Amino acid sequence: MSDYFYSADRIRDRFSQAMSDMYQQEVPQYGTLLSLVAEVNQEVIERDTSLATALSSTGEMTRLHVERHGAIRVGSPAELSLLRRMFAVMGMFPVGYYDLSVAGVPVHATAFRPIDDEALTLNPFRLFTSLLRLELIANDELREQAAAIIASREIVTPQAVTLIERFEVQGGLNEAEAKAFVIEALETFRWHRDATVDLATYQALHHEHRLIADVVCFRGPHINHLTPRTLDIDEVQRRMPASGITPKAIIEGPPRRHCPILLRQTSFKALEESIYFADEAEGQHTARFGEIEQRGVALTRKGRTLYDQLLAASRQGEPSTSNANHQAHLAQAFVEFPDDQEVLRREGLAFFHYRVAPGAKADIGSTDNIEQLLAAGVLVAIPMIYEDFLPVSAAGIFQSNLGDGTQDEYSSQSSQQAFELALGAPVTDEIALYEHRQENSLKQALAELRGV
Ligand code: OOG
Ligand code: NI
Repeated sequence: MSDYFYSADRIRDRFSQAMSDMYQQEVPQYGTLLSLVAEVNQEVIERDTSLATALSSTGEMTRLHVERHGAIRVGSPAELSLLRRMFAVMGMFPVGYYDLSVAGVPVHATAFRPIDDEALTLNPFRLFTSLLRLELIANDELREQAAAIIASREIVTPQAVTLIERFEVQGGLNEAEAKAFVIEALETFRWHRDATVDLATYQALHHEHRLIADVVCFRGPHINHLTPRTLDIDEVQRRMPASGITPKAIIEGPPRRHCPILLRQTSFKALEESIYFADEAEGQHTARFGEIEQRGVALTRKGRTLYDQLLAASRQGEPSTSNANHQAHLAQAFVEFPDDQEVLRREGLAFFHYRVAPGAKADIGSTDNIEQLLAAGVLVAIPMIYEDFLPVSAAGIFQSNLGDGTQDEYSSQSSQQAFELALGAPVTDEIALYEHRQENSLKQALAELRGV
């Protein structure tokens, strides 16, 4: 039966390509950024042969060309849970919980992404999906008006809803259904320059928070950026101005290191776009932007705690300065974080895939001692790439693209429980996923060595 279905991985692969094509048409600077990233990646691969070999051995070399993440923002629990069902068709599941309200952005979020090794290798397409927290709007009238506008829109086409339901009943879609699904699902994320509200309503919502206007005033959750993965973010950032792109001042995340950890990101501000209001007034809206990312090894809970500590310490009293100063300051703050693959592994700071070394003999006696097997060159440990996001970095990305005006403070409780209720499902703990993949790789490698 399952042969008859078009796999969820292939649907996701098609969808991410279709989304990328659409966004390239909508925001031409994104196309420029793709070329720049491809150019720099090619140079890194030619220059750094050991990195190239490592990328090829894990299958990352091929995924690099298709790897993207995007972001969308929805307005209600009903919208969030409907999208959860849509993404499940593509093998994308909610992983992690991100509370942005502490950073002055009235949303909380998850990332929809594939979770197993094979799916991640094929195409790791991820969507950072934020839910607007309308309860944080203090003005009752405005809050109710926003909720009513959201409740009256349909963000998923009726054909897409039918195909989602068919997927849920059949357990899959055939090729024709899958292709139709991709075309229909794409509609949800398209940009509409016609706002659904009049200028006065837009202005009232915008005055409360720019992000609220962006979520509430349009027909759907337009994709607001798509991010290619680079192997050298500092170099791409350096070259952006020559391509007519102005990056945000600072690269978010950890400093440049010999062994990259987690995620480094930078974005550029999109141009103001003309929009038309329901009362035919014309206006400007800035919501869509571009971003690049560089990914490193995933950290264990211990590693992540150290990262969070060092990052927090580095932010204390730092004057906002140039990226060069910021990076120098960060590098200083991170000297305590070991920058050697072996140390990261031995100290349990980062996650690794274990493999049998190519050509290693199956004869290992009876030892299960991982350290001995590694020392003997029978096993190898390969860094596991971080597949998720970082809340502090995400807040920086949000803020830079919402304008640098005054920042609201939302005093609210982080509420994963409320988020999961809205989602209609629990979010998966990302660290547990890495742990599981690491354990599995080790089990498999040991079984292989024993000739099981
Ligand atoms: C999402 C911003 C967060 C990231 O990469 O951390 C993000 C948004 O602006 O909707 O995309
Ligand atoms: Ni992003």
